[in-house]
Amino acid sequence: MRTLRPAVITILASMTIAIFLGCTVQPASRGSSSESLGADAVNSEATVKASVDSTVEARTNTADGANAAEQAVEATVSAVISATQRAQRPAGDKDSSNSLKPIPSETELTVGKIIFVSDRVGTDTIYQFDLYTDDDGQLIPGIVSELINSSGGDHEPQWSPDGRKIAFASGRDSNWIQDDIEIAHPSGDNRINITNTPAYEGSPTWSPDGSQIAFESEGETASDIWVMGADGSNRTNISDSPYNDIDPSWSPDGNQITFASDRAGWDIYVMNADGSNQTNITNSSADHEYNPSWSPKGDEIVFISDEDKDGSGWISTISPDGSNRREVISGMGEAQDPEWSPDGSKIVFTKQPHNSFSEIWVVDADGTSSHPLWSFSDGNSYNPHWGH
Ligand SMILES: [Ca+2]
Ligand SMILES: [Ca+2]
Ligand SMILES: [Ca+2]
Repeated sequence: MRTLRPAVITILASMTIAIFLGCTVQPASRGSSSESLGADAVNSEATVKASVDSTVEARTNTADGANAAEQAVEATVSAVISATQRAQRPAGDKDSSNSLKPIPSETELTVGKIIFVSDRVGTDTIYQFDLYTDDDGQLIPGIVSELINSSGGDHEPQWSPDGRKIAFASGRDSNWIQDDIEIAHPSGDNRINITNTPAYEGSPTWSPDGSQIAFESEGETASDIWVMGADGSNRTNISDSPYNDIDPSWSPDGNQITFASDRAGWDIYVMNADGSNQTNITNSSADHEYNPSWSPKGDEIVFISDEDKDGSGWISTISPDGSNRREVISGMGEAQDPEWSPDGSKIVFTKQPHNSFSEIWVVDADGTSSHPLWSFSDGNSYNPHWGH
């Protein structure tokens, strides 16, 4: 959910977590993109661009024969998705053979939309793609489009529960220093700054009924979890602890909020939505735990468990009462930003490989069928969120 921002670094200056924030967005530490994905990826990107051009051409010629044009469009969409699959396949990864699958036709329904962030143009920019399934149920991304950008950077996007708005953190009005929470239409248009304060605000998460937004911001001594109306009204500090409280996520019944805190090393906490009854549910001094996200069914919280405390780790889940902790995925590079699919069957996340750009991956909630969904050849991809 998090990316590097000066304000956050200030808030968390003494905290180990600053290290992982840095790891999220420093392209210099990642080496060359073309090395990491290979010439195949570069060629595929060119194929995508050419295919998009021919799609437009086919659509403009439909007056001559709707059938022929329709076939051309379908073939083009196939080519684009095929090229996308090749582009996103990391060289040498054992799971990568799963990613090249039969191509969806235009008649297949999407299974949602992924919004995510990339730093490929120098500042955080929000992108989106539709998600399809092929005949085997394998997820395949459609064409990636840019949704929201500004010179100050835009990140941590979250669909509203009804899919009609996006909330995100933006440095547009503060030049990275004092991020605000903004709301925009799914098209990226009509963005509105709903906090506009000198303080830093980030990691927005919607209440299930869409009426409120929880977020992290400065408290008296450290970052706290705050709640406000979805129009920015009635900002209230609900966690209000002397420690750093970050990464809020609302329970689907609206009654509770989970978050990460460094009160006893980094752990996952649960509290009532009014801030009462704050409870440490991981209680692990061995690992750092953060990035919690509450499942749509309400029975599990997914989070990152970071054994070596370097800012990325493996994906685990736990029941909201602290029981039934289980590891979803490990031993495949490290991960950040886990988020559930709307039906709770899958988890989308940022895969953090060593020495290459980060990628968007997906895994079944039981830990099987992990595979890449998207990566850029010229920058990191992170902060994925899955909407209807
Ligand atoms: Ca602000
Ligand atoms: Ca811990
Ligand atoms: Ca780690």
